[in-house]
Amino acid sequence: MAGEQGAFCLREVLVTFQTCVTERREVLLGPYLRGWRGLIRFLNSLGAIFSFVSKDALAKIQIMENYCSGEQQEKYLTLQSMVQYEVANGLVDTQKRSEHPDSGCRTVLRLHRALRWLQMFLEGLRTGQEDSKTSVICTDSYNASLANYHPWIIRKAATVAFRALPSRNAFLEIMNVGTPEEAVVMLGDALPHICNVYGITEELYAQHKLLDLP
Ligand code: 1PZ
Repeated sequence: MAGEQGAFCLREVLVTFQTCVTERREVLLGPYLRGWRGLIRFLNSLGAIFSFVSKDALAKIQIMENYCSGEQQEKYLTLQSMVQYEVANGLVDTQKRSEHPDSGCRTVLRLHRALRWLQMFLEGLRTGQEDSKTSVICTDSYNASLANYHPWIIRKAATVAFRALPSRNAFLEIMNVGTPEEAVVMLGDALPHICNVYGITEELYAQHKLLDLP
């Protein structure tokens, strides 16, 4: 199980992202957040150098879990119902963070942007040469995605931390899905599901003009 310590397997985490899309192309928040929790567990296994990243991500996951178990929990069943509810009830700050600094919409947007980085990073690992550097793949995918939303100081800290990443083969092994070759196959199977979740979310947010929430 992905949830047990010491028996971490990235395949199970990535599969969670498959299970969060319904037949009507809605994104279920429960499995979405469980997928995120799994990713953070994986991140933590890479060392304390990434704790500034996992802290921020965990805080956001926690905010969302609170909505999902709170008074309005039925509104937070899917991303679609959340957007509908928060937008219709004026619960989203659109100009600057003020009355609703931690809306579900702005919080998920941060995770959503990070999902784009993850997708590019894992795709880079999957298609990379055996001797390519994980840190370079990571930096390139970060610069092409998340970095655009981060101030200089965070970009700097992230880029320094990336240097601590192990070689491509070692990284593929940490995923715990078998040999590096097997990990590459697993990524090929799993990545389309991450892309799908990303695409549905991006479309939903674009429709409601939520892609620049402060
Ligand atoms: C395998 C190596 C993993 C490297 C992780 C790459 C991501 C680097 C991101 C560093 C940002 C962390 C510091 C916090 C930044 C926050 O300011 C922003 C915006 O939130 P706001 O300030 O507006 O509330 N937070 C984010 O952008 C969310 C970042 C989540 C990163 C999750 C990474 C998941 C890693 C999974 C690894 C398999």
